Amino acid sequence: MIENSGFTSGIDGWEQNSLPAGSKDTISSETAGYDGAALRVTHSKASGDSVYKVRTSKYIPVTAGATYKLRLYVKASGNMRLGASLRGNGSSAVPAESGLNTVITNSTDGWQQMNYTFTLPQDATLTGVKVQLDNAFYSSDAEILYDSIAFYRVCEPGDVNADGSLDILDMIRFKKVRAGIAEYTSPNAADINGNGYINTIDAAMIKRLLLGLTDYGSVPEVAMIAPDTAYSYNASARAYLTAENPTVDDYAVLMTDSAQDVKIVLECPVEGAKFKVEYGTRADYSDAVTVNTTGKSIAVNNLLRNTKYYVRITATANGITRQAESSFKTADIGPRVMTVGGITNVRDLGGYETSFGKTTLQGLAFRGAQLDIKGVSRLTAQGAELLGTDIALGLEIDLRTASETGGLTKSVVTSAKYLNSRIGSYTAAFSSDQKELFRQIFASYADVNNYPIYVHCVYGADRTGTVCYILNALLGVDEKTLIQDYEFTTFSDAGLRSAATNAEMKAFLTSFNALSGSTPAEKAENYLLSIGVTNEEISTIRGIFFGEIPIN
Ligand SMILES: [Ca+2]
Ligand SMILES: [Ca+2]
Repeated sequence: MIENSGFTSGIDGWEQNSLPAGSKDTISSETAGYDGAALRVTHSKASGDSVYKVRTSKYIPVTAGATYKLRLYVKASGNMRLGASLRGNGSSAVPAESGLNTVITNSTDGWQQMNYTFTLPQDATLTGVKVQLDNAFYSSDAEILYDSIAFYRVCEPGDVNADGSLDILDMIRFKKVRAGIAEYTSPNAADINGNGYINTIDAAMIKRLLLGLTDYGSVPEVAMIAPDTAYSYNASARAYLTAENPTVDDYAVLMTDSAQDVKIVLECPVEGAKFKVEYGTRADYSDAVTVNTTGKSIAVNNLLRNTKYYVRITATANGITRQAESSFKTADIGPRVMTVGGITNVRDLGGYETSFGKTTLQGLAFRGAQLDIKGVSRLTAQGAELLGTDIALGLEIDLRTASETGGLTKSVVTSAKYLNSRIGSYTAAFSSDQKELFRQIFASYADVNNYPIYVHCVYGADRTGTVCYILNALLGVDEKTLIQDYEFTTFSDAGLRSAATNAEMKAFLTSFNALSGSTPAEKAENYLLSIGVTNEEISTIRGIFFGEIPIN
């Protein structure tokens, strides 16, 4: 959500000038949110160029001789020129940084950032300014939206309260802001090292500046920036998963895979510091993964879904070490998308809440694209190590035809047994000649010696989607999530998978929903019983995924 930030004092609204005498224009501005914007200015008739100013209704306190920045975002349609200026409350002139020198033809390409700088003369008599947004329209029905408008004094590093000098008051203001009980007067002055984050590193730097020291010392202060919520997939997948009643086609963009790393930024003001990063799900770091680096960030992936992670970083420089700790949570929306080098569309089937009141375990069952092309592994070194050693797959269920496998008889993942079950997709699940193949697959999920299991066809889309739909239905995952998980294949190189538009999927859903039972879990259970999967096997599958029956 974009918000109108930066105006921390002296402003509670906007006002507008009147149009030039004789103008036939109708121009209006709205200060209420419009399309997420803070301010909207429209122009309804083309009757010559009209300069129209919208300005803050109150004077913002300023200091003679100081430099100020105005930063804002605009989104415009129509032909116009834009600028910004200041109106002072004193007798001396204020500098007009921009004289309508931004020309927009037709429209902007989405939101664009604009920056203006104003330096007030040393002998200026004013004590306050109104910020003016200047618009000259050249076409009818032109419209401009403004947002995230910030006006702030450009200060020396450390002059957090923007009074022109560096002293203990700046440290106090900095601490108050960090404690959430005050706002920055000059955010650019608080971000001493200019990396976009304001944190303990900047605090340590301000301390040094107060002592008159311009270097940042030999002690490796350390900090990290992890996201509040980490997502395992990219922005378009996230937009689809968080929209209300979305159509997956609307979120499809050309991509190979949606898997996305989580970035943890590492900070230490001492050049050449060595970082040790530990992250894991336990507060005592007993399950932590350790990464050593001299870089400025690390990228992590394959984190568990809906899980809190603890992060500890240790910086060492000049023989001194410093530690900092933080934590973040992974998203509880959508599937756990895996990063498996060389393979696309890989997801963990677990981590979902079920109608049994239990959440399925993660790390037991995966789905994705083919691991080989006719026996030649597609896995990179990372992918091979992840599947073969870290996860140590117990079984690969290969749903491909003989011509697709090239007669493969064993898995390219050395730890895994291999089952080639050449099923069809969708309603093939209900055809009598495929019963035994489907029974064999689900019997495999009932064997504790087979886990973890990886199921795939070529793209991990249709045949795989059919098996996974039935499996997760059996475990009590709700229909909306089942369809969402099926459609998630859209965010890979397999292309669109929409249950609303795919006739085969629609036919599958019609057949599945015609099964006896009132819930997806009951329907899946009755389906499996009808193809010869036993009650005991069904209980075992549920017991395994609910963590009640240990795998070997
Ligand atoms: Ca100051
Ligand atoms: Ca910083």
